[in-house]
Amino acid sequence: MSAAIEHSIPKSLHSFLASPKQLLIDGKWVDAVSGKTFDVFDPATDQVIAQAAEGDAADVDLAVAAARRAFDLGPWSKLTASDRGRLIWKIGDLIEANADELAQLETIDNGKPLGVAKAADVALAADMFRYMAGWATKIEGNTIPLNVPYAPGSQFHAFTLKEPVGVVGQIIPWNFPLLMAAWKLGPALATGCTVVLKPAEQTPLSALRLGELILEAGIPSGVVNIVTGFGETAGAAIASHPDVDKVAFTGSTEVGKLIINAATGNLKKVTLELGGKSPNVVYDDADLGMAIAGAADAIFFNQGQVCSAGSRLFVQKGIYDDVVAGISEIAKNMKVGSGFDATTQMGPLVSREQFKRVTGYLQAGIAEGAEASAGGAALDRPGYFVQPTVLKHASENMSVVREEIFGPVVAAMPFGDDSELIGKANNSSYGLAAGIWTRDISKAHRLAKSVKAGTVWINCYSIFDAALPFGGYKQSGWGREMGHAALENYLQTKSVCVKL
Ligand code: TXE
Repeated sequence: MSAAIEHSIPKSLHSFLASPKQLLIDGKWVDAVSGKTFDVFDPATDQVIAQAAEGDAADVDLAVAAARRAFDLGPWSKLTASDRGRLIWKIGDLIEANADELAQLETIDNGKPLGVAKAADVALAADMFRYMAGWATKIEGNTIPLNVPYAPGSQFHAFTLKEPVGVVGQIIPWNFPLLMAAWKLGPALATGCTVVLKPAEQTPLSALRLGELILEAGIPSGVVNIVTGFGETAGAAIASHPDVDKVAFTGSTEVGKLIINAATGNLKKVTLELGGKSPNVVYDDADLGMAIAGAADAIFFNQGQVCSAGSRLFVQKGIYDDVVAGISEIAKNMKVGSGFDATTQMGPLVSREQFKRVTGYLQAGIAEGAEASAGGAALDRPGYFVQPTVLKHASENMSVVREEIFGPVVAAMPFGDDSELIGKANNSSYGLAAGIWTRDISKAHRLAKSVKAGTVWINCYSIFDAALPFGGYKQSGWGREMGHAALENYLQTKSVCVKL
C-alpha cells in the first residue's frame, strides 16, 4: 500500500478531541450508565481520534425522562414563543461564531473538504436555526365558521390550536452530521417540543460541540438531550420508547422500515428522510458546459454521500458520448485527498463499512457489464478513499442503477424521447430528487411535473435552503424537512368549539 496522504489535524481541535465525549442529559454531561465508550475514527487515516460514550437503552430512559419533565413541567413549555425564538436564534449566532472549529470537526470526523464544511454544512446549519427561530412566533391556528345541522339556531365559536407534539426522538446520519442535527432540532425547538437526539456512531463530534453551544445559548436543561451510541441499541431504544411521542429519522430505507415497526408500540408519529437514486437528465439543447459541470457536482459533492445525489444520469442520445466524456474528464482530474488540504476536491468516504459497500458496488457494476470511463476502484492508500467514478453502458436492471450506492459513482444511460425518459426516470423505488438540464423551459416544467420526486432542480443541482421543503416520494420517506412544511411534523391540531 502506498504512503498516507499529507494530513494534519489542526492544533485547536486537540483539546476537544482529548476530552471525554459524554452524553448530554438534563443539561449535564455524563458518562453512559454502562461506562462503555466507542472509538471515533478519522476516515482519512483510519486512526482513532476520540472516544465517545456508548449510550444504550438505560441512557435513553434517562434522556427521555429529562425531555418529558422539560416538556410537561417546563420551563420550555412555559416560555413565550418570542423567548423561544430568541434562544433558537442565539444557537445560529453561536454556530457562526464557532464556524471554523465546527467545520474542522466535520472534516476530521466525516472526511469532507474543510471549505465545503464551512460554506455548506456550517453555514446552512446556522441559517436553519435562524429560519426556524422566526417561525416560533408565527405558529397559529384558524377560526372556523360552523354550520351544525342538528343544532339549528345555535351559534358556535370554533378555532384550532397548534400544539407541540411533545417529546421527540431524532436519529440522524453521518453524511452531514451538524446540518442533519440542525434540520431536526430547528423545527422541533421552534414548535416547543423537547428532544432526544442520537447522532450517527460514525460522526458524533460536531453534535456534541453543538450540545455545548445549545447550553451556552441558554436553552433550558432537558430540552435537548444528546445520546451517542449505536443504532441497534440507542437508536432502537428511542424508536420503541413508550414515552417518546414522535420519531424523526434520516438514514437508510432499510432502517426506516425498522423504525416504523418499532414505533407501533405507542403509535408514535414518524417522519422519515431515506435513500434515493435520483435521475439527472441532460437534454441535447442544454448548455453543455454548465450541464457537465453540474452533473459532476451532483454526484461527486460530499463524496457522493448525499441522499439526493444525481446517481442515475440520463443523457439524450446525440450528446451521450460528449457528456460522458466531459464528466469523466472532471472525475479523472479531481484532487482526492485530505479534507484539510485546501486543494482537495473530494475527501475519503466516512467509514470502513461505507468504503467496503461502495467498492463492492464498483466490482458488481463492472461484473454486470458496465464500463468505468473514469475511476472504478479504491485508491491505494490508507484511509477510505475511492476514485470518482463514471460508469457507462449501464442498464436498468444492474444493481448500480437500482440500488443506492452512496458514493462517488454515477451510472450513465442514453435516452431518446420524453416518453422513454419518463418511464426510465420513474423506474425506481425511490423518489427523492431529480435534475433537468435544458434551455427549453416548457420542456423542463413538463418533465418536472412528470417525475416522481420531492425536489426537482432545473439547470442547477443540490441547491438547499432552510426555506425550501425537502423530502421523498415513494420509499424515499414520509414528511418534509425545512420550510414551514417541517413544522407540521412537530405539531398537533386541537379543535376547540364554544357554544355562544
Ligand atoms: O445507515 P443507517 P448506514 C443510506 C446509504 C448508506 C446506507 C447505510 O445508502 O449506504 O444507508 O448507511 C441509526 N434503530 N443512507 O448503515 O444504519 C444509526 O445509528 C434505530 C442514506 O450508516 O440507516 C444512524 O444514527 N436507529 C442516508 C442512523 O440510523 C438505527 C444517510 C443511520 O444509519 C438503527 C445515511 C435501528 N435499528 C445512510 N440502525 C440519507 N437518507 O441521507 C441504525 N440506526
